[in-house]
Amino acid sequence: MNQVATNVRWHHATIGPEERAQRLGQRGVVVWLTGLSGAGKSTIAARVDALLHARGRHSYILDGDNLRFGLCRDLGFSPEDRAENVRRLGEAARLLQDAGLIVLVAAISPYREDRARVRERLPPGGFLEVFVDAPLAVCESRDPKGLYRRARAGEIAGFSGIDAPYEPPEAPDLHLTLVPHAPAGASSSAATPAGATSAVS
Ligand code: PPS
Repeated sequence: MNQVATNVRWHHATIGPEERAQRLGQRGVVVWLTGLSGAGKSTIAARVDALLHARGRHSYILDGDNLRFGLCRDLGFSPEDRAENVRRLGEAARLLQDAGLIVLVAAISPYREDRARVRERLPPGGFLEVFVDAPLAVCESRDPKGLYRRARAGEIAGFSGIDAPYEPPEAPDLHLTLVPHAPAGASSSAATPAGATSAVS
């Protein structure tokens, strides 16, 4: 175990990204949602997935929580394990992207370096980093799983934002920020180009 594979070589397929894009009517891309626990990553991923599906697009969600039941079940929340978790999520996402899917990844992925490594593994334009920017106080007040309360009580060590770091993206492709609920009829969000800021409530 723990040996690096040698004597292996890459096999090229005859069907490439162009053929897949033609067949599916879309190009594969990884949309990587990063943010604190409770920021809304999974909720947004599910909503976008449903919208894409309704429009005939081929998408798939890789949720950090969910993958920890299988592919990443041997990993905890140390910095090293999170790095490996993000690497595996990135590799899984890369395969699905290569197959032509719109891959929505929802994971805290707290370290910039780990996220940058995923970007490097994808073709140009194949990785979009989305910062789901809900402040810690908001996430903590939501506390949908009661994890912040347990972290504050000392029952969970190394909780992101409490006693473990979260490094926000410095130049996300999309920056989603919170706004208070808008009055009925008013629109609180708009289509935004890459690198822009949009608001979610
Ligand atoms: S990471 O940091 O990217 O490897 O984490 P991820 O795979 O996204 O898993 C985050 C979910 O695990 C739960 N959980 C914790 N989060 C943060 N810190 C600690 N110590 C921790 N322990 C368990 C929590 O439900 C996270 O889910 P979300 O959806 O982000 O709330």
